[in-house]
Amino acid sequence: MLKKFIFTMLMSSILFFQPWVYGKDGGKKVQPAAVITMSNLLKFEPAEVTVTAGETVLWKNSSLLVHTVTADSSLVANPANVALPKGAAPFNSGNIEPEGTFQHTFTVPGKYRYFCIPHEAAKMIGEIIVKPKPE
Ligand SMILES: [Cu+2]
Repeated sequence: MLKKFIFTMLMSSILFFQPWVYGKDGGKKVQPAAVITMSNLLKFEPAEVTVTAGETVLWKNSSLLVHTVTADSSLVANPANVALPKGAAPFNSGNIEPEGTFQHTFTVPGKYRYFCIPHEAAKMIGEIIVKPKPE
């Protein structure tokens, strides 16, 4: 009984201190359904992620380089590197410094293709599949 209580307190305090629960500004953030790492090898890892509409994806820059998470056809060199489902708004993280993060909540189901502005030519491209919310 006491052990279970201590365990619960420990787990909730660990969850409480997860950086994505509370942002740097102290604002509450939602827990991501998926975490994508941006690497020194100029890749989004994993390159393809599937979530459900309404869920949030977190990108983490664990490299020594600046990256972006960009799904905006007005910022792309090759239009084939951006795809948005009909009705979804374009998005762009801006520069994500090393150790920085970015998150985006996907509300419109469909297939998204996004890229990194500095590394588009190196094919730093990722895809998010957003499944409709089950009825
Ligand atoms: Cu990059």
